[in-house]
Amino acid sequence: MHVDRLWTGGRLATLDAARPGLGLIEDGAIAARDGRIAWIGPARDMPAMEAEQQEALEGRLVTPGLVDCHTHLVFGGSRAREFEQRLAGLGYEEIARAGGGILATVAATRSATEDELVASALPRLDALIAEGVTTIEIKSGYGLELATEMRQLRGARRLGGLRRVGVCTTFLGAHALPPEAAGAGLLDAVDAFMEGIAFSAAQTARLFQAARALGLPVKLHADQLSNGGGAALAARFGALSADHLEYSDEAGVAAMARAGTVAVLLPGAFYFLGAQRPPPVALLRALRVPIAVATDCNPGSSPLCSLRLAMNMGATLFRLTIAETIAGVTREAARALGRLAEIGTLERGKWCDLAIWNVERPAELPYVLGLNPLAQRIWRGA
Ligand code: DI6
Ligand code: FE
Repeated sequence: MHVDRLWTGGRLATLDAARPGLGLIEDGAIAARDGRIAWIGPARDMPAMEAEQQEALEGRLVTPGLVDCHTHLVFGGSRAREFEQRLAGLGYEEIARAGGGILATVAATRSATEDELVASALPRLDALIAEGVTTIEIKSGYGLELATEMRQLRGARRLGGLRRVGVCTTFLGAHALPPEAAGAGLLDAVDAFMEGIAFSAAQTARLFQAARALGLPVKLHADQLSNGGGAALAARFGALSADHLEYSDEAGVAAMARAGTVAVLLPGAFYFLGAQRPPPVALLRALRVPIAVATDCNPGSSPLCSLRLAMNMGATLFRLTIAETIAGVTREAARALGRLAEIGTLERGKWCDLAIWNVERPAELPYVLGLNPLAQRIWRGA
């Protein structure tokens, strides 16, 4: 077999659903050709290989490249002032109702050029990439008018050209969907912030009908600060994911289970807002709803540029297991983006996106804080 690259002697966490748990292969080999996984398995089963480049992993752990499936990476300004106000006792919703919060970021984003938006997002993207992220979702939603939403989406697409990373864009803009943005190929999905301080169920349903008419999949910020029936509404539209879910009830979770909607948990927002009520993890598990974990990187509720820290918080704050946190930023995050056929697990035929770690035990990935154990990141075989 002739391949471009061959890695041998690794502990491979394949996340392949056909294997139990993390799908571990001890003393495994992976071969890449044309950016995709050409062969993967235990070394003893490997066919004769002729590789342009070969590397010994010396027992390092290999996971699929990490997928951050929920971010608002492209925005103008900062909300550090609001952080100070909240430390002094003001509430997140209180600040929003007084015209600050998201609207402050909207003003800063509207007054930023596309170049400025890209330049300010790059360090955040680089921080995520440095910890093994190979695919990132980026939402618009700080324009709330066409030109700025388009600028955010074009900026997000440009980031994918500036770094070796896959970018999925999601439109999080308004009551109605601008056909201009869909027509320009700038969106992969549509999202809404359904909440007392944002959009109502009726408005969200209208937006989702427009998305359906354009053939775009939907996602939803659901039940973060109150139970607005977001989980059930997302499920009704066959959403790829419903995100946050702190206040979701059993009927909502059951609807998600039936629809195959992924639960994207965002412990960074829970932590940063000092929230008290964790999402119903036991119920999600019992009803077999797939669980993903993401940073929700945004200036207001989760200024977090570390997906590993999100994993750690998922474990410490939401009591996710180690296997759940790792599956949550690989296989299930890919599922939440509708990309599981291409990424998210180590299987023949998928993109060869790898994170190679200087660790022995999988638990070390979410365990260590402030020290980056990534040895190497591979995107599309290189
Ligand atoms: N995503 C959002 O869009 C809101 N919360 C969340 O998790 C608001 C983000 C912000 O305050 O800017
Ligand atoms: Fe969000």
